[in-house]
Amino acid sequence: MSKVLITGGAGFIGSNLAERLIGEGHQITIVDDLSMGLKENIPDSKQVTFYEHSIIDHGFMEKLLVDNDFEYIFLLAAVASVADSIERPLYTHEVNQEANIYILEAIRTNGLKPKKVLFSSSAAVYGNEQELPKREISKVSPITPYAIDEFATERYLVTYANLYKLNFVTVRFFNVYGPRQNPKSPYSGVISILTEALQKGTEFKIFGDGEQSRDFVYISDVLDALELLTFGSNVKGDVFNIATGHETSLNQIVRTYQKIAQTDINVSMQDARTGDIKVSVASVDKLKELGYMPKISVSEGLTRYWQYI
Ligand code: UD2
Repeated sequence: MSKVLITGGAGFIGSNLAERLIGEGHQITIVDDLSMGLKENIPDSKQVTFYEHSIIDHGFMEKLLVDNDFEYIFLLAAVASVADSIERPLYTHEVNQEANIYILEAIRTNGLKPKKVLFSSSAAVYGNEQELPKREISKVSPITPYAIDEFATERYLVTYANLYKLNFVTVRFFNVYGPRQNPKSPYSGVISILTEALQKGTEFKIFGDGEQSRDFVYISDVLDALELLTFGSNVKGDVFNIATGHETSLNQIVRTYQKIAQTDINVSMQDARTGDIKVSVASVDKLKELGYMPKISVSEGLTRYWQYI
């Protein structure tokens, strides 16, 4: 079984990944400063070592990497909110770009040879470009500090893979949802906010007419894709969308969720958010060529989420 490092392993995606990898017998090290993640998200297991630490402590990260010689590394720690990045562009840069480059440098300069390093970027790199579906070769247009740093870090991984023959790969998450997604900020994933409104009977605000659509991908499909790209293939120096290839409108989500929960949602219509995009849908053909097949429809995903909480 493998030694795996997950930065951001107390967060939504990282903790779900940790849980799955523990079930498969791997030894997991988590580094997370708990700025977004929660300690209780971390699976309680002898297979987990947890460091409550920021990845911007470069010396700490280098020592950790050298001491452990991880076989697989998932770089998921980030200032994950676009709104936060607009408030704190420099800090976002230090975490989302600089800290990750220090990690890549620690790997390179110490001659470490992990079997795979995966960095998680975002659909945000496509910005407001109109081309649909969004393919990995579509034009990018990063228009927030968050998107700029995600895109730049992607390029570093691709470039390191090519220049130094390292097994680095990058993914772009679309709208991931599922258990343990934190609904606390207005910019949290819309399905986590909706779930909380359903649970508590509180008001859910729809920004705009609700006809905006997204490529909502359930966490278990995301984990399948992450495992495929790390353990299950020898791709490197490349970028992959992680999504389903299908779009669903917010109104459809609300209707479907009401049926599943057998509760009416208290909806209020608000002005659309500035800069909100109307349609976002990915092409996942590139990932499908490696054998990926998203399994969870929106209705199935919402059912699972509702059963979980
Ligand atoms: C996603 C990412 C964001 C960035 C962006 C790039 C998440 C959580 N956010 O933003 O980080 O990568 O894609 O395009 O994955 N909405 C409501 N009511 C609410 C909350 C949201 O109507 O209470 C709307 C919102 O205005 C938008 C849609 O729901 O039209 C989805 O919102 P979101 O914040 O979940 O995700 P998105 O696609 O705007």
